[in-house]
Amino acid sequence: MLPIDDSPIVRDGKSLILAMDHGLEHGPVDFEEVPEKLDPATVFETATHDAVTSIAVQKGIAEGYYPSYEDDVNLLVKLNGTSNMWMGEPDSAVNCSVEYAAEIGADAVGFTVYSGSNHEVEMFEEFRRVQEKAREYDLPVVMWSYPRGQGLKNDTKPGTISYATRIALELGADIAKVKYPGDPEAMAHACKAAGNMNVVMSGGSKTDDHEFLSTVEQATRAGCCGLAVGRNVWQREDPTRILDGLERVIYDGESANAALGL
Ligand code: FBP
Repeated sequence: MLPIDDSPIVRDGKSLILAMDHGLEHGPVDFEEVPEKLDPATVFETATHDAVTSIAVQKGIAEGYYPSYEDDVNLLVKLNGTSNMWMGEPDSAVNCSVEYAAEIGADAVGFTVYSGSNHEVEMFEEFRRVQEKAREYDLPVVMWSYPRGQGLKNDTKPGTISYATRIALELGADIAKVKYPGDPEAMAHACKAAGNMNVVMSGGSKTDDHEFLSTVEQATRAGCCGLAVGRNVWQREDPTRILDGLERVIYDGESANAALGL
């Protein structure tokens, strides 16, 4: 594990990763309600908020937009991804190398692992190559640790999320990104299973301000060091307002109610 607190993608031991790889993972459908956000520059603009410690994008978006924002945002390059059109067992094609991510300015790299999929063996091997190469470049590795596949009926049950954080620790990730297992006790157990590795909660589909910030409050109190979030920020009319709230909950330890002035 790298001394992650020294990384630019961590602020005071906490992280807020703004994810925008949805155009690949889900397709342009995620931008339908906010058509102006189809322009990646608008989300890079959002990532300049002080609360955001990095923006997670695929290689093509990084190449096209990061050069205009390199002084204002930290770049996390996602090295694999898959489209919603893929109908097979969960898998994710490696589309960028660690070397190339470093060349285009990455401060960190991200990699999805679908443990439990029929492709788990190849994905673990791919992750090994990524993790060892990232060590040569001193780049933190964030694992999108998503147990998923035909054998898994419920991918957010407590035991599954604890297993997901533990797999990330065992395989040498620096940060595990996992879904919320539904309650603070389960999240606390998942954070314990991660040892001293940082865990961030995955944002999920858009919910209202109070519900979203309350879940973030529960997750951070349970031991998460922050959040990797996409739709719950940039699908909002006013991303700044929710980022102000996230800043207060994640970095200042305030409650959701206090952050929303309730
Ligand atoms: P959200 O906060 O919008 O859920 O984004 C987090 C993320 O992991 C993205 O990086 C990715 O595109 C998406 O969720 C994948 O969602 P899923 O595979 O669960 O549909």
